[in-house]
Amino acid sequence: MSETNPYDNAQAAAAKLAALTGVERHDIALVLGSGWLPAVDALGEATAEIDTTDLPGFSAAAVAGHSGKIRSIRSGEKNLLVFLSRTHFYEGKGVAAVVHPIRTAAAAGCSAIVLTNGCGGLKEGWQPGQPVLISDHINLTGTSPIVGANFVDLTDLYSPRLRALCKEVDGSLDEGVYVQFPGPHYETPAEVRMAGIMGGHLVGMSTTLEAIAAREAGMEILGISLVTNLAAGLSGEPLNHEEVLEAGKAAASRMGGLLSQVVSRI
Ligand code: 8IG
Repeated sequence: MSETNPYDNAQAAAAKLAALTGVERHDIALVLGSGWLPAVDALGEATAEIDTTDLPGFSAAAVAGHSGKIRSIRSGEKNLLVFLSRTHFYEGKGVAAVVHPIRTAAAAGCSAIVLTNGCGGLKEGWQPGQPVLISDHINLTGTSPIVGANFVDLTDLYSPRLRALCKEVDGSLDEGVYVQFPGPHYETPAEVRMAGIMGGHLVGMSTTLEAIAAREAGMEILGISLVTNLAAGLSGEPLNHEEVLEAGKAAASRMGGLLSQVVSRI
């Protein structure tokens, strides 16, 4: 990140975004997590696609299956701003870098954001490939994207209105509390048990810092996890990143349908 303040950086990125995409204002932002990329085509035709590195404040994507692109999609009456990848906390670029896309989306005009991720599931009966609505979170990164005495309220962080809307689209959707670990290693089975005792149902390495920045920016937030694997220790098998990508491919049409129907109703 440059030396100027993060909100000014986001304004600069939003201005360049408008210039490069030809879209003056975006309405809804989406951030695609592990396993969600195959769902993006269901959202509609791309008006423009740019590299994140074309905008100030973004750095290159680091993970296989994460693509450092931003797509502008016209969907009905709305302009969607879709981040095909994210910067993770574990990359060590700092929290401001993690939430720069969120602040850029807010500066670009987005009043709602859909944060998606791939994660491990704890709840009995959940299967890989299953989407779960995030009802709340536990942030175990030990940090915040907000600096200074700005005591942002996080009650109902994950919009009850948007969760209800998702359930109208798909009545079978379950909800859970998402626990963000710092990563990049997966949890030990003991840490997974701890997450469960704390009240968590989903374990991952993203989303909570972004949600906090989105709330600070005044956006309505929807969080959806794709359970790509059972959390460590629950299946008797080791975890691997390929299984994550496979679960995404297998679930793509369901996730794409869900996202496009929900976005049209936001
Ligand atoms: I995909 O089981 C995916 N990301 N921390 N734990 C954590 N992150 C994940 C997991 C998981 N699966």
